[in-house]
Amino acid sequence: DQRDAYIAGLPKAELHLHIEGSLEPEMLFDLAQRNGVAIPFASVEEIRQAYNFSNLQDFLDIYYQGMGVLLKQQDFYDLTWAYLERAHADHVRHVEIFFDPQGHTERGVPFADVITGISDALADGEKQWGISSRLILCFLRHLDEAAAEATLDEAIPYLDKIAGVGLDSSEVGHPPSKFRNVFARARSLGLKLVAHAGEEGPPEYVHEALDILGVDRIDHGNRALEDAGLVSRIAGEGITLTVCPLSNLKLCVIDEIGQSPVARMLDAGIRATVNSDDPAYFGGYVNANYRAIASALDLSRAQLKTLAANSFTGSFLPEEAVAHLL
Ligand code: ES4
Ligand code: ZN
Repeated sequence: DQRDAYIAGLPKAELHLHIEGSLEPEMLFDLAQRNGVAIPFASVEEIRQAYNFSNLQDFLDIYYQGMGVLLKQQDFYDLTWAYLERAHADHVRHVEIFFDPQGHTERGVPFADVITGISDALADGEKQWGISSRLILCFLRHLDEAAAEATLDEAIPYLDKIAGVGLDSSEVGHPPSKFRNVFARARSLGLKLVAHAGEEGPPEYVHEALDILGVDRIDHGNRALEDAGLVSRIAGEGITLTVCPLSNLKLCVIDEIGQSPVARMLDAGIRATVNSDDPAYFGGYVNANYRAIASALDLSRAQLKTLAANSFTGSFLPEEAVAHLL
């Protein structure tokens, strides 16, 4: 319909995308064969049927199993290239991509192969389509801070390719404060800071991400809406929230898409953005996320335009580049 065409044509940035979460069942199946990795699925259909989750941990178990087929630098290149093709089709002009090096190094895949494969594809995507990009290294919060510190050590030779660090994986029981030292060091290295907070975890975790880690952006942030003081602060300080509607639905953070917090956030003056999180697992890339909430929340063109503009102003691009893209 007309609203879908309007969404498709909006230039946008994607700020919350786990590159390993863009591994489509077809590529997972092909890479398993190419690399001789045994998987407990006999077909692409069986893989897709396993993508039914009742919470974040359910998903993460499948997600870590899925990334086990990624072994070679070329695999990371192919994965990233396939995502960029989809992003380009959705009129995405800038991407800020998360990667989970600990999900690979713990399987014996060299850090160098992971980051080189991803960043070579990002460079080629910029050449081919003019899509600019930033790379954000995420620490797995279910592991300890010493493991995060060791991962940051491994990243030091590649800091020219890394814009920031983030925090993802199992949230409840792993508060941001667990990573205060490694985030302080990342800041001192000149890196941007983000953290998943308030996806399943309480508003207190959003406070910790802001006050203890000093993050520049909050990933998800849904449960911040439970705390009126926090809402005022996020709005007042212009803090960007990277919301992921289809992810929220598939992980049962919300019961139906009409419960997406995006409209309430905009109404509260919060700089909310729309993102796909793990599109291969959650049923859609960024435009599908816009379409789902546009219909369910009856968003106006002005609201959709604001969301797309927020994706640029909330990005880590310099102001001149943002001005050019708006
Ligand atoms: C994730 Cl949706 C989500 N939440 C937390 N950690 C993640 N890693 C990949 N997707
Ligand atoms: Zn995420």
